[in-house]
Amino acid sequence: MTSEIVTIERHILEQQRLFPKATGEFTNLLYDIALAAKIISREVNKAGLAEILGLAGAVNVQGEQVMKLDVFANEMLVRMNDHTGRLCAMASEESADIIPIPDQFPCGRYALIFDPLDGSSNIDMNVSIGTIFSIHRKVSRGPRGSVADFLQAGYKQAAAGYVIYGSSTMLVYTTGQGVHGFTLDPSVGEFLLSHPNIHIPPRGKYYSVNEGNFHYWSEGVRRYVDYLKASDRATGRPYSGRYIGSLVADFHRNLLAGGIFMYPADAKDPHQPHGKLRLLYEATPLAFLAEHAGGTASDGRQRILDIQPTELHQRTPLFVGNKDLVELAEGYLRGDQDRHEKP
Ligand code: FBP
Repeated sequence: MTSEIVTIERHILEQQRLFPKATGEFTNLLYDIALAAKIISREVNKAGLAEILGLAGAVNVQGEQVMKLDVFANEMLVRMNDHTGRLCAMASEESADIIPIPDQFPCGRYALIFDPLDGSSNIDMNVSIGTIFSIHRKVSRGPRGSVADFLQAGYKQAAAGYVIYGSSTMLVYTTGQGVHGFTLDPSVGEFLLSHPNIHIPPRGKYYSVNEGNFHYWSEGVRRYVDYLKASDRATGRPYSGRYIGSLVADFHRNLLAGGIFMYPADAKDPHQPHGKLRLLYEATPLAFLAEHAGGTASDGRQRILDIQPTELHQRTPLFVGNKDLVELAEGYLRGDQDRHEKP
């Protein structure tokens, strides 16, 4: 913990000073997201009580339908941001189409993309879950936002981050000026700078992948995972396997301790040949963070941040973490290509 108490508001303001032309709109947008995260964190922390208090999905004493957590989180992010005049539109992993700004509110210069509660299948098991967000600048001409504001390559992001609801709640973000982590101090309700300038350690320690899909992977992916697990003192192998099944939690661990997270394409579901994870809501924001922390992210063939999105909910394979580990994975997948092309 740095000696100085640095709140997220102060940090964002200090970052804003790096941009003399900044209007404060972006600063306030980041602050709105932090506020939504505090409210979601409060609900996540008492989720375990839902059953006892018969809350989730039930009707509460006011006769109101109590929302499931992921619906609550989605609602909270929309309501915190739809009236501020900072956004031209939003896109949520939970919504099929973009979420327009209501006509009664003005539109702004940014487009907000979010996965309101990632890893939601882990909620009832009290496993860490997270919110992932990404911010783009408005590029569409009209007064209101359009899907074009969301289908931008990842390297054009203005900011990206996530909130992890774990043993403590942390918000990690980057605007391209380093990656910074803040821990929520519930006693004062403030995110305080706890992890300034996060850099992925030069030597990765962990590999994170759902090995239950092993038989559905390409030969290249199987060979790569076998390589990581092989025993070879000279190259410091085997790497240690860690897989929570909650993307934000797995990514956060590897960001701090080094390693690679993978969700390769697999043949498990012919309708989902490109793996499970979403390009806009999951892969691109984490790729932006990884690159600004000294790592990298690939779909196995190309840099995630160079992919030109064509659909709001398109999926992509993801290999993210230490540069050497991701590049090695690409090498193994090139083997697939060679094998495929060989007569
Ligand atoms: P959701 O967006 O539906 O929560 O799914 C994403 C996710 O839960 C990630 O957090 C996690 O990395 C992955 O799916 C786990 O998938 P699997 O259970 O197939 O390993």
